[in-house]
Amino acid sequence: MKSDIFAKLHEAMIEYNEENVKKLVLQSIDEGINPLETLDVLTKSISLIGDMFQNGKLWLPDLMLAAKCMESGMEPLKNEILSRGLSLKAKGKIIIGTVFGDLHSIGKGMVATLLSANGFEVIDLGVNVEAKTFIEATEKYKPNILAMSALLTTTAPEMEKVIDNLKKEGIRSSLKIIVGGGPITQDFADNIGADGYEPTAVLAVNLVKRLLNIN
Ligand code: B12
Repeated sequence: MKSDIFAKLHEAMIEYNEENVKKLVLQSIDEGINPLETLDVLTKSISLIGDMFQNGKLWLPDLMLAAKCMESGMEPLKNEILSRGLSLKAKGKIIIGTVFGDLHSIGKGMVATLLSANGFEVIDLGVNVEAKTFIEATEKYKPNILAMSALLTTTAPEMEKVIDNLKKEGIRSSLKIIVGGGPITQDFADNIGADGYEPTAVLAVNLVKRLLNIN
């Protein structure tokens, strides 16, 4: 029964039981349940976990385990959604990447996962992304938001380079730019002309919603 599967799925999410999350998602698909409804259960569960992390009730490993559970459920759901020809009704398109010279992927991955869990279409360019790749991707995908991550003080200035290149190409004003990662501060973000900064992945989701006027 649908409500039974959904209750068990929520439970598996908050217990970070990746195997059960995947099993229950597959069961929901077998039983013909609308994958968008199942996705909604996963989204609500991870939002709850994100809020608890934000309030200091859970720790980083909890959030990472939950993100991993979410990813394992998202994969079969995305396939089912595509095969049914349904749309994810993305709330907005976001390009994300870790800047050139920087191989740190964990925080960037968490921001990407939480954004896609919250209904945004996320194009993840990966790590060590050159400025010209960010520009080409912006021209190709025409995102609402460009999100950059940097974990090293030596690579953070790459963010300004990307913004300057977007200005040179005349496309800076077509999108909002957000930045984050260990060495990034609000002052730094203001100085390089970014539209927003937040210190955590959970707050990054709220920031994107604010910038795109989504409640
Ligand atoms: C894991 C790690 C690595 C791994 C990375 C593996 C991977 N796949 O990511 C490896 C071993 C590869 C690595 C390598 C190096 N590392 Co390292 N690494 C770390 C470590 C321990 C954890 C980083 C991490 O994942 N944190 C957990 C995530 C969840 O946090 P986060 O990335 O900050 O992301 C959160 C927020 O910042 C925010 N966020 C992140 N991105 C974005 C983007 C946006 C838009 C927004 C809004 C928010 C946002 O949301 C996230 C979740 O809440 C840190 C120490 C630390 N305490 O951070 C050092 C650290 C970042 N590394 C450091 C260094 C020096 C290096 C090396 C140069 C070491 C060396 N000598 O080789 C190399 C550089 C390699 C390279 N070119 O990138 C230094 C950086 C110092 C500095 N300020 O420049 C640190 C701080 C360690 C230290 N104290 O010295 N590292």
